[in-house]
Amino acid sequence: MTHEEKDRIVQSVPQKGFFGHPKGLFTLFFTEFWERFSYYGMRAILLYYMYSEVKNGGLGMEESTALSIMAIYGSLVYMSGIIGGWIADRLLGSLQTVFTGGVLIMMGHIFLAFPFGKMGLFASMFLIIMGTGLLKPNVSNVVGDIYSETDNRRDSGFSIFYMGINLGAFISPLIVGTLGQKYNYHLGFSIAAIGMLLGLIVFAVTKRKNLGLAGTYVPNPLMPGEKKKVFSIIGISALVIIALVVVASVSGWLTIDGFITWVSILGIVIPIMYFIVMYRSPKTTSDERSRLLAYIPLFIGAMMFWAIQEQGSIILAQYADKRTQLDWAGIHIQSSWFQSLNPLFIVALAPVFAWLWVKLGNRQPSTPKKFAIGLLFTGLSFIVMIVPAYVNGTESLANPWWLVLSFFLVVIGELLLSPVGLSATTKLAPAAFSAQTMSLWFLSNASAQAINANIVKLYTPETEILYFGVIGAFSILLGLILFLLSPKLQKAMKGVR
Ligand code: C3H
Repeated sequence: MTHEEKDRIVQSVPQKGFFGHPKGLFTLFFTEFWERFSYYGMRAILLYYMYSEVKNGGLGMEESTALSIMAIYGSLVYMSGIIGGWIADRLLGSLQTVFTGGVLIMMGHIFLAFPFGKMGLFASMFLIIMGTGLLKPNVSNVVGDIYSETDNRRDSGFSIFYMGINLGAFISPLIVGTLGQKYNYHLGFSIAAIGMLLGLIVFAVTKRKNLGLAGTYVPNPLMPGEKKKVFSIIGISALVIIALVVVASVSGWLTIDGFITWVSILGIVIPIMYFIVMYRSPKTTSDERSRLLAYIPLFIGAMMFWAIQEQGSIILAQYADKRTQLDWAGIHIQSSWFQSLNPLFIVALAPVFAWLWVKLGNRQPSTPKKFAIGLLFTGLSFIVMIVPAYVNGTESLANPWWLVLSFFLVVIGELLLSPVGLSATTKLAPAAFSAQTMSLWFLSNASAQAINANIVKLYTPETEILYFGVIGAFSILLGLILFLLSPKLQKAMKGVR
């Protein structure tokens, strides 16, 4: 896009109207708020729905299978961002892609709102994977589009947007979780569907007035000649995949474990291909190549972080349900409520970190150092979970405060790593590939969750100490290595801090 085109888009967006930010931020904030409300609300009860006995309204699945499905589902939700990025870039533009994604997501929740059993579960997962892939990277990209390149409100705009994500993630386990666990899982899932519907309404009603031309253009449209070729390739590939799935299911070859292995391989191969293509492209300059090499250890650090953070809604969710004292101080705590702790701490601490970085100015740690310290806190969040089993064994229930402490520590890691990583990705990416950077960052999460799908099966109360200990120690070790490498990485980043 030329500078003139970019200026025309920014000028079409009312530049004030939402906490001193462009009015368009209101639309994007509430669309993402409701999308995350529906996604995290659904996830807060999905694990319990899968492994609860049929007589208790669940699907009666094996616990270890349910844990792996949660991880592989999370991985695919982030991996599908590649498709969403491509569709927006070449076919529909961001806004139309966001709306289509929202409709698919709502339909996905509707499938769970009815007692359709396992077929309903898998249909819902397919729709939500596709829908989120269309919506999430594009709604985040449009946030960047409503500010001019020199506007210094941009970073704080992204922080406000991150708060929107976490406000949605905070209230949904309390509403969807309580209704789902206390009354009926399907009731919980219907509230998630209503949440996405509200998001779609806010988006449709306010987008024209608030977003102007932002997200309406197709940056690299398919030429008429290309269209036929590309659609035939997509059509044939889809048919081949469907045929393979049907044959594999009928012959009993497609097991959940086999599927997990395939997704895990994709989770590793796709980012490697991304890096190779960018590195070898003639459009990438030698400074950009050096930055790409520096980005690799950061990407691996981010994978380690997400691997632990995402286990908050898998292993720690199961821990809350099975290993934690839930009747405490005269009240009964729903296990799903623990899912609200991470976003609550994010909303409370994000302004503290924003203030800290401004106060430290040039004295603030470099990006690799922030990552290293982040990994240390992330590792500690698992190390503290050793204590209850070490002190009291795994027969007695643990005090809920251990989970609170663990979620608190991982959030310190998150604030040092997640927003910093997003900003570093946009700065370190070669200019020719700037459109794909959001997908690349989300791939660090997808790869982590693909690996998680294999790891979470190893958790049992008997292996608990070893499980938390080894994963926590690995994160701390990686943090130390990154810390030692940071001067070298800083140099290779060629001026980017
Ligand atoms: O969803 C995103 O885009 C980024 N993730 C976050 O901002 C997280 N802090 C959300 S909290 C969490 C992932 C879900 C809460 O229901 C925490 C999991 C334990």
